[in-house]
Amino acid sequence: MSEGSVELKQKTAVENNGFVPDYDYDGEEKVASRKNSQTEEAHVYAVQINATSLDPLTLKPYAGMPKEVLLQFSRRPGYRITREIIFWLIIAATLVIIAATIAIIALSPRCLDWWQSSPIYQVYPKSFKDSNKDGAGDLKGIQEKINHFLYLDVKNVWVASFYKASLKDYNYAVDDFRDVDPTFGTMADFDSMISALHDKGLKLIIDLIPNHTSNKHQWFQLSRNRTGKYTDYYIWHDCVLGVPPNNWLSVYGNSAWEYDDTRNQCYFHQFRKEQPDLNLNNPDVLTEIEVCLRRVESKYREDSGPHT
Ligand SMILES: [Ca+2]
Repeated sequence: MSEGSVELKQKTAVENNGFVPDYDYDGEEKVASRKNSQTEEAHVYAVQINATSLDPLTLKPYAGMPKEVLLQFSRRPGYRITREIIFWLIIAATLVIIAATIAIIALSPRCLDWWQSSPIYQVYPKSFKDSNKDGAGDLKGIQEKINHFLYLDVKNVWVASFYKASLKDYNYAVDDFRDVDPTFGTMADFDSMISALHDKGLKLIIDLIPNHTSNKHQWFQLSRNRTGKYTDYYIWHDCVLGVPPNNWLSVYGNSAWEYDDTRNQCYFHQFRKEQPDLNLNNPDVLTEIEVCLRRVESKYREDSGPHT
């Protein structure tokens, strides 16, 4: 054997293909061959390797090659570099996936917002707590029961409509969005309640009803008299002899139109006839709603501290 090569010695000239040789001989010769198979294979397939001087140009991989030969192949630059490239690609891909996961978690909005992380306790003021024994619950009564919310581990309190109203539709027919109904107290009581709730770390939710007002609201009184910009604050339509202009129904099942003899037109109401719908296509109406929102927002800010 010349230096720098691998020599495979084979007794019967059967090519080493990596599988157990099939001794396809006839008669006794085949039996005898199998009896001594282990001993003969040890010699026949003995591989004489000069492990430090294999010729990569002449040696080809083959199935069943021993570890020593396999190691020679694995050390070839072609295999080694490919292996290292794949290894570092896997490491890089893993790092990219980890970084992307961290970035997504960091940049994503919180799973639960404040209004999702705690029950919201809704209070109907009139029946909750009567602080002055006049027979109706009020804002001071709510303030007196703050410990009740804390005992229940409630973080958010929703106080239903307490605007100045005619008490139609559970106080949702509002006469004035800028005042508290006398039944429930005063604006000073409202401010005091906000302060007390925030001092205890509670958030307050109040209603805004932009869809309609009470028919006693000043805007409606001015609108039915066609006064200036208020003329189109509500949805008016001609109706001959009080006959509704179409068959639209309110949520209560009757006609959504009501005749007003002062203006001699019908106005639209999705709810009760005492709750005429505002004309939200009128920019002046939207401005009025925005002013109400800003006013409430400013009150929160006045007293918010770290809670809003
Ligand atoms: Ca009361």
